[in-house]
Amino acid sequence: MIVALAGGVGAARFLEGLIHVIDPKDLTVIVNTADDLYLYGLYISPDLDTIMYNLAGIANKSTGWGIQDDTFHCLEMLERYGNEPWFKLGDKDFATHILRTHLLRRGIPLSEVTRLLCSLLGVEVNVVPMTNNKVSTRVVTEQGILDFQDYFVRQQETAVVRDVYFEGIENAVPPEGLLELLKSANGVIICPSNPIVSIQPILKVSGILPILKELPVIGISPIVGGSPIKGPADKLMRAFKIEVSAYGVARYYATFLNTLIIDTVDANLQSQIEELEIHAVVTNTLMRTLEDKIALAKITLRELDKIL
Ligand code: GDP
Ligand code: FO1
Repeated sequence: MIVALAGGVGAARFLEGLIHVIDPKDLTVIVNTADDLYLYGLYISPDLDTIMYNLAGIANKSTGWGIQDDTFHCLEMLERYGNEPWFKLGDKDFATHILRTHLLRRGIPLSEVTRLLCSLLGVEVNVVPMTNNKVSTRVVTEQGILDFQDYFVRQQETAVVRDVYFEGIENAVPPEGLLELLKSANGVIICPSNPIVSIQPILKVSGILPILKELPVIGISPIVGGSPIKGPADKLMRAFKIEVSAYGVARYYATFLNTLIIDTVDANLQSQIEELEIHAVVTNTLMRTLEDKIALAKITLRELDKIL
């Protein structure tokens, strides 16, 4: 069993390749839920949905999130009722949020709801939220404290970030059975995800980090040539005084990481990373085509195997 830690779009791209090279049933993905939000009374879990839709083959290929060929009639009607349509929820996507919220209100834990939705969409990978408890990313900015999606989507990352914290993280425990499953893993992959707001919350859920320290762990740098491919990782890393580079990522993960895959453009950072006693593997990490994704997945598994 391989376990992957994942945020949204970057992770989903990588996992699409991975399921072509391993049996999806041998893969568990622990997904960040600190970006989750309530909108119109519905519980929305963007990273869980991004992973689920991509693994089900129904994701919007241009954005990486949402559902392919979705329509926005519901959102248009909500706008007519005076609601600002800042978070682009499609009609089919709404169905997921309606059903999930309905099941959660009946007392079914998020992990069980996720298992059900995945199986109904034909996803064979074991997709697990990092916790069933409510954790919310708060971005401390010069303009005040913002919810993550407010900062990222509504305000388009314009606010200057001072700090980030995860409300509720102290009481967050992993879903039942997850720690045992993690302990039995052959290796762990840290997907190319935002280290601050996607991977950090997972690491902070009680019990996860101590187990990682005992396992072979490989990561793929989400920072390529000194910047993220998309998203606010650079701004958030700077707020945490982390160098925005593959080296900065390596240092951030240094307490548990054995190997980091870095992009060809960052080959000059290889020896600096190895001084941290982290093996650095240089390859193309830009996942444009399915072939790119499969090639990166193969290299990741080969290098993970070397740690075992
Ligand atoms: P989301 O994509 O915003 O939902 O959140 P993630 O936590 O998945 O963060 C996306 C991260 O993945 C960003 O920091 C990107 O730089 C990184 N990323 C996206 N696509 C690629 C890619 O093709 N290669 C690499 N190396 N990183 C990527
Ligand atoms: N990202 C955007 O940049 N704009 C949106 O309007 C938006 C809507 C959205 C709806 C459902 C969903 O599952 C994801 C959505 N995302 C949107 C992506 C999301 O904000 C981020 O990619 C993740 O939360 C970061 O990990």
